[in-house]
Amino acid sequence: MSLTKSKKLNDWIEEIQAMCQPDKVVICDGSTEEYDRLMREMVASGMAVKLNEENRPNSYAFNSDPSDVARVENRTFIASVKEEDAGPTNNWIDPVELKKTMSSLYNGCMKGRTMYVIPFSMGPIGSPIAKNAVEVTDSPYVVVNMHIMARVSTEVLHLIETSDEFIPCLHSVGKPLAEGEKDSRWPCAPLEDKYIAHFPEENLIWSYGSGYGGNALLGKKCLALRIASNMARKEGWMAEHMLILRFTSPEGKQYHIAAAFPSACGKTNLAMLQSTVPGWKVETIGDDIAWMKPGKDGRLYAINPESGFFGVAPGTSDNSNPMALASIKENAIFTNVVVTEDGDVWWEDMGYDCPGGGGTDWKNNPWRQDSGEKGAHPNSRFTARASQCPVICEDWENPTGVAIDIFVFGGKRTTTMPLVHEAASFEHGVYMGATASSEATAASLDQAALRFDPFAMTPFIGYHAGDYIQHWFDMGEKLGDKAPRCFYVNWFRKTDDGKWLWPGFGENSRVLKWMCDRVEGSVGAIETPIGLMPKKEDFYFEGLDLSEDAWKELTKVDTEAFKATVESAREYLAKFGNKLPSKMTDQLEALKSRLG
Ligand code: GTP
Ligand code: SPV
Ligand code: MN
Repeated sequence: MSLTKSKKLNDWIEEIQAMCQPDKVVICDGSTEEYDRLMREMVASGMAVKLNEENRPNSYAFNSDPSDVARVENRTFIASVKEEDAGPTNNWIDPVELKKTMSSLYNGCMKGRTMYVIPFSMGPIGSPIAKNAVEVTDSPYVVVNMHIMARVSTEVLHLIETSDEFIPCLHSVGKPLAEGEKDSRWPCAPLEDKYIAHFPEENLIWSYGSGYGGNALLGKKCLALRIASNMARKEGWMAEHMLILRFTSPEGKQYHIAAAFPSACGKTNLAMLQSTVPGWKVETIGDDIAWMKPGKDGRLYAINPESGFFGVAPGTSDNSNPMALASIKENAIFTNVVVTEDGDVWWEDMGYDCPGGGGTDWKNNPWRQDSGEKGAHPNSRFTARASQCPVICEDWENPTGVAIDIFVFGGKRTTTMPLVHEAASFEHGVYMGATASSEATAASLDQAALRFDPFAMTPFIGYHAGDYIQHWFDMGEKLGDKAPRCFYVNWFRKTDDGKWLWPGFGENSRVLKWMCDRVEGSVGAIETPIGLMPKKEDFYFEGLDLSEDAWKELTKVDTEAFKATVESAREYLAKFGNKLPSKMTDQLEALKSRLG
């Protein structure tokens, strides 16, 4: 009996089945019944903990293996046919060789396990922007997370059966079970056997050895960014690591903002921000990924291809991000947090001490808060449906998307980078985005290593980064005067004694308001060598506890430091070779001469 009505899909499933040799194959339907059944099985096997129904209804906690806690960039590969197509920011292996290596790892890797076939859509089902895909995985944890993060359903399977078109995504945790062998809580393969591989010419994803986040939920970074960015370049659209939000003025005017910050640099927080500027409000459209296409009117329209949030838990509190907390009140999955004695979850900087003083930590050991050890892993995460967010925008699933007015770039910089500056033109904005930088460790005040992270996409560009920057310039040309206005922000400046110079979070709405006023043309700006900055009298300070000195520091242009930044940017961009767009060099030279 054939598995589905798509020959192409059946052939692919049978090929994987023969290679991976699972005990059985299950075609997933995305139903609540399926979700509940898998959760029951995982609770029974000890992989999941059901949280206290009164505190956290229908929610579960998982602990990963301590070696499998985040994306593994040095085990992530763009296996294009030609090495130069992967470019200097990606790891490359010849696709034939990589398939050979991975096939031998995949050989028999699902023994003792069930192989799940997950039909899913990134983007609203059936929308012209959406992509249909199928993830095959031996991890039930992946299935339940995909239920939340992507649109998993038989409706998608029917679309695939009708069109015979889908993006194939193969995943295995890489831990076959011998006859009678007891499974571990979180099976995975050792680091050197992990491969997160992309074959851009075939739109194919092969992931092996990790069960965590972007390594395993293949719709997210692998498909919606690495594979999609490559398709987008060829087809004239954009796939970006950006949140999308709607900011509405007291008069009811809507502005749509897309912001690119590197991982753990504040996208989820900004996307759900509670405005402190009276009358202005934020509504969430997406918190991690934006797919954007020029519309018939020549403007750039964005959709969120995901349907859930896979958010950083530590630091999420009623103070910092109440809307995220509200989104995870129920029906949520938690990974690598503390499970308290009364069966709820806790993490560092949740806004209150751990109830009962301790619980079970992310390593699955008894833990006390006063031990001084962290209870939750710094990259611990929650998975929640976007529809549960109280400030989700009514247009978040609109297949047309929303017209973007403003692009925001940024990163974590404890020094140098001012609170906000605006690009003088779209091309200047591309320079800003392409030379965005972030500190690896936010807490470190001493000589923190600076990483250039163009458009927060370094780990996610599915092709040559030089071609990627050129694509940004090309999109700017296509959009012309309808291109979004570009700004650069930094919420993370610190004082010499290590305190935040800017309160951040909800107060960031003041910066967003200034941006909207700029778009409206209702305020001027101070021209500086690096770009346009707010005049003090135009910035909304009401109710903000910020000293005169702090404002001065936040808006200072340290010419010497910027000159040094230009030189390190030049050095960084040199590795793009002849693929470095000449417009980048023009912008760099112009900036250098403005700095004097
Ligand atoms: P990924 O999901 O990894 O892509 O991360 P993200 O960009 O969505 O980052 P997120 O919003 O989860 O924030 C990461 C960390 O930065 C959390 O610990 C936040 O509390 C902290 N953070 C976010 N916004 C601000 C801010 O405005 N100021 C300060 N000081 N910290 C912030
Ligand atoms: C990121 O690292 O940017 C994330 C988390 O959003 S993951 O899905 O694991 O990539
Ligand atoms: Mn992210």
